This record gives sequence, C-alpha cells and structure tokens, in this order.
Amino acid sequence: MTKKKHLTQRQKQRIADNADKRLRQHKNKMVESVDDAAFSAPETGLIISRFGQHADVEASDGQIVRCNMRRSVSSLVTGDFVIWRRALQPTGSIDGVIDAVEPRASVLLRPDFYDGLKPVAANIDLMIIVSAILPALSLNIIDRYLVAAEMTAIKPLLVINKIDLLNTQEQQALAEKLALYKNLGYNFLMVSAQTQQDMAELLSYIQSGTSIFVGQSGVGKSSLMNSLMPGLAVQTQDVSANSGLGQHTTTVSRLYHLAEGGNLIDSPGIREFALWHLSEEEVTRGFSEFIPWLGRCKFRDCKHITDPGCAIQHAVEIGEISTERYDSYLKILASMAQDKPNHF
Ligand SMILES: Nc1nc2c(ncn2[C@@H]2O[C@H](COP(=O)(O)OP(=O)(O)O)[C@@H](O)[C@H]2O)c(=O)[nH]1
Ligand SMILES: [Mg+2]
Ligand SMILES: [Zn+2]
Repeated sequence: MTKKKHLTQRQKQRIADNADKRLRQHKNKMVESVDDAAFSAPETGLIISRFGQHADVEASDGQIVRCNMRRSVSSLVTGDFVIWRRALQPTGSIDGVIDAVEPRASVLLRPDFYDGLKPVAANIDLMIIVSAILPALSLNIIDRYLVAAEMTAIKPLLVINKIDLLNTQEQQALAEKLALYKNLGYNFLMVSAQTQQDMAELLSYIQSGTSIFVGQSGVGKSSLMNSLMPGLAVQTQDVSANSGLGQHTTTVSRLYHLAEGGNLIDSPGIREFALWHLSEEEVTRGFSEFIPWLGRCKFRDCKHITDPGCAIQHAVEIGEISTERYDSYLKILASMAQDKPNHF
C-alpha cells in the first residue's frame, strides 16, 4: 500500500516535471523567435574585451559592437572567435548578441586562489616572457613561466628588458649565460624599452599572430607595450614605489591591433601567475629536455630527486641536462609544495 502511494507520488512528480519542461521549452522558443526578429544574420567576430555578461565584439569590418551573451555561452574571453548577430535597431549601448564561441586553438588559464582555474585569454600564438636586469634577473622565474608555456602549448619568447643597465661586456656575459635556452630551442632577445635597443627585433616576432606579455611586476611590460604602441599609454610604475606584493588589479584583458600588424593582448591578471594547478608530473614535462629521459628511471614512481637509478639525475651527471635547469626544477617542486592552496 505504501509502495503504491509512493509510486503515484513519483508519477505525479514526473508529470509535473514534464509539463514544466514543455513550458520552459516553449518559452525558450518564444524568446528565440523574438530574438531572431530583432537581430540580423549570424556573422563571425573577435572578442576584444569582456565585462561580466557583456563583451565587445569586433566585426570583420573592424567595427566594435558591445553585445550580450547568450546563457549557453559559458566561457568567453579576450581573443575568442564568436558567432554573433547585430541588433537591427542599434541603440548605441548593447547592440548585438553572442550565440556561440568557436573552438580555441589555445587558452591561457590563471589559477585563482579562490575560484580555481580561470581562462583569461584565448587563441594566443606567442607568450612573451619578460624578465629584467632590475629587479634582479632570476632564471628560476624564467623556468617557471616556461613550464606554464609548455603546458599551454603556446610558443614562448624570452625577453630580457632594461639591457641599457649593462655595459657591452656585461651584455655579452649575459648572452652566454642565456645560450642555454637557445640550445633548448627557446628564442631570447635582450632589449631596452628605454633606449629602444632591439625593439625592432621584438616587433618582428609580434607582427604576425596574437601575443601576450607575462612576467613579474616591475620588469617593464607596460613600458614595452607603450614603446610598441605609442598611442596606448599603459600606466607604468616605479619599482621602488611598488613591492610587487598584494596588488590586485581587476582591470580587464584587452586585445590591441598593432599598426605594423599582429595583435597584443594586455591582460593584467595573467602577468604574474603561479603554478599551483600543475601536478609534479606536469612540472617535470614542462622541462622539455627531460622528456626523452622520462620512463627510463629504475622506479616507476621516481621523483627524480634522490631516487636510485634515476635517468634524469644520470642525464645531469653526464651533462645532457644542465645543472642550472635541474636545480631550478628542484626549486620549483619544493616551492609548489609550500605555496599550494589546499584545494589545488
Ligand atoms: N632602465 C630601464 N628602466 C626601464 C626600462 N623599461 C622599464 N623601465 C622602468 O621599470 C619600471 C617598471 O616598468 P613597468 O613598465 O611599469 O613594469 P611592469 O610592472 O612590468 O609593467 C619603471 O620605472 C620603468 O621606467 C628599460 O628598458 N630600462
Ligand atoms: Mg605594468
Ligand atoms: Zn627519475
């Protein structure tokens, strides 16, 4: 008896649910048809910037139209290619709707301490990792960014800024130190945003495709961007006045076209990112020269630290992997264990 009653209740619930669903579908259809009458035919566009539920879409004719996003569009960032439609009667405020996002060739994710992994920019071809003579040049920080680049499959370019602070001899010594990266297949440039040294060469990398600057606060990313796009006037800051800590910029990402060709994405949120979200294995694979040695260690769960029969340690001993890069790897592993929030 109780069983029968239970079933009846469930059936009732199901009928009610179905009626609800039909009503929702009908309503959605009505919304769609109203929308269809208000908007022109679908076209492709490029996301210049996103603000909450709105985004600026660049049409193929270069016009920028602020659009609403359909609820089905769950993730949308600067650099995304979208299918969108213009309002037939533009009002000058929100004049289009974004229906769908095209598959991304690449996406840059930022590990957010509270929200987990968040996409910040899409379809990036080149990650320009900026370091500087001042604050002190750290190869370990370069290696961290390289690991992140390897994980995104976005091509990295190493840029050392403020080269004006070194004399010719010091510049030569630095170039020798950095030859290590060239041997690993990473290009590097030594530039000065201040004296314009080798800025033309940097421009040649940026002139095609879409690039993004990453690097610690104070290395000169804004200065480099201003030097490449003189009309832009990105705010620069004094290293002395800025400890680089506790700064929470909420500025949105934005895509700029260079007069000489190519796009630059300015994304304050991604400039200094951590590696919390990566596993130890991913960090290991982020050192591209380690990869041929992986799987050759004596123990399958080798940590490549003190384990006997470790192929990575062997490669370091015979000079196939540089001591600097191996030490840097150990340092990253150690710091990850320390910095990682509990939920990553
Ligand atoms: N000597 C020298 N200083 C520079 C150069 N580029 C930037 N700076 C200085 O470095 C500081 C930080 O620059 P900024 O562009 O704000 O760095 P960001 O935090 O990476 O965007 C500023 O005081 C700049 O004037 C350079 O090429 N040479
Ligand atoms: Mg800046
Ligand atoms: Zn090993």
